[in-house]
Amino acid sequence: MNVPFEPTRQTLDYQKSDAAHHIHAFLDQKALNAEGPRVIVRGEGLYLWDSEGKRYLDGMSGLWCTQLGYGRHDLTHAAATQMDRLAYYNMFFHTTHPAVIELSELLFSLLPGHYSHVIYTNSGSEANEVLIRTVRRFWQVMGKPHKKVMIGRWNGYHGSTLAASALGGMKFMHEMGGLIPDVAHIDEPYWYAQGGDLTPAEFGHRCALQLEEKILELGAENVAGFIAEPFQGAGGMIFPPESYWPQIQRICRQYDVLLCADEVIGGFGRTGEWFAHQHFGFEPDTLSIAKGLTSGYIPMGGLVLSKRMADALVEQGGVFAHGLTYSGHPVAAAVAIANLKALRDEGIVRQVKEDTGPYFQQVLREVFGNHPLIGEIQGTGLLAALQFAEDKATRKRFANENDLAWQCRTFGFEEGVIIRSTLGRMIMAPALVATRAELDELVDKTRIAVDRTARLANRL
Ligand code: PXG
Repeated sequence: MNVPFEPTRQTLDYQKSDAAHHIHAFLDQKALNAEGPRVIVRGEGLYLWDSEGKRYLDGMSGLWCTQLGYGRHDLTHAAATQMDRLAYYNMFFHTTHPAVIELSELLFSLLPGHYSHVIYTNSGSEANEVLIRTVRRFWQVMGKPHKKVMIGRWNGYHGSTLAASALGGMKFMHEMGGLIPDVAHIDEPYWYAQGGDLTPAEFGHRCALQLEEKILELGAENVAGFIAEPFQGAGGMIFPPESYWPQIQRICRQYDVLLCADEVIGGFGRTGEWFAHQHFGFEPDTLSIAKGLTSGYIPMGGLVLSKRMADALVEQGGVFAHGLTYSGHPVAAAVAIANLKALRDEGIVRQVKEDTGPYFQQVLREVFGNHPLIGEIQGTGLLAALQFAEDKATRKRFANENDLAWQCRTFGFEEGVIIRSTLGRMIMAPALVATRAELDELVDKTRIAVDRTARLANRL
């Protein structure tokens, strides 16, 4: 049982003070101040409670991160024990510590065999910052210092720091903080919106070929790596057509461009595989990880390197001019160990692959397959997106799809479920410990929210 929390202050009081001190993520702060944020005070399993005592089923695992759900005492115990033993030390100046070593042993026992090294960070954004410098360093060591350009995708998301947001393809983010040199972008493989008359297979192929065109335009001798999420996460939970990843891999290999998978959302069991690239069947050179590494209980991320890259950096690289105070933090490492052991030893990832994942996908298709508002359902494991469509036959999207999706999310809150809206898509990514009954509740409540949205759009 989680420790109950009775808020000692009125919601309005919290909201006023919140408005006085915070600039929240990705919204107009003035508008939020007028409305007031929900104050979340407690979590247990898949459920959250707000300061008014209202309970929500969290269909988004926080921000795609609480794989084990809330209130896991094995994780809190691991943190407390490690804090008592060694609250902090670092990996600078000829030191290391058992927690980070044991974490890495465990991590690489879960990863395919061609990965060998990791550089820990505190977040996914940092993992992608480190990625750029590490990839460039690798090419310097390999005697190809001109290989500097990173290619990302429009609408991709790789974090909010300067270089990570530049790798990402969200133009409104670029407008706020500027781009950095030596970054280019190609289109995302979003067939429903951009596929036109092409079949998904043709479109996937066409999108992948854009990478080849971009490499040739920039000169392969200048291109260091291609970064992408195996499936687009924050950009709308968009799955590429099956033809996409094999072509991308072929192109990266052909032009000696590193294939860098951002597994921050897809990693640690979300798709039913330990890592999303395994679901899609390709072999990246690097993996950016965070979120599910600790189930979000404490910040931790990292950049995983292939043995080929690590060997070059270690054997020929000399001084690696990088380091973060909290890289491999013992308390974060202890929590990550407890988290990964639970995901493995309680058979949670296997359960997502064999039981709850297929069940969730089947129920979603039964409930929404013929829904008047839903044009497409994508997903696998405990991950799904519902695409709103004004006209399903022509895949026409609503001009105000953003507003509709936001409204649907608000209806969800009213019904006691948290789902995510992006453009015209509703996203679900519940904790991996979700039971069939909890998945039923998630789908039921989402259906009520979608029905209410359909009535608003005169579709029901
Ligand atoms: N890469 C990917 C693929 C991500 O999804 C990051 C990097 C950055 O991680 P940090 O730990 O620096 O935030 C992310 C983060 C959303 C949402 O609502 C998604 C993220 C963060 C916040 C909200 O979809 N992804």
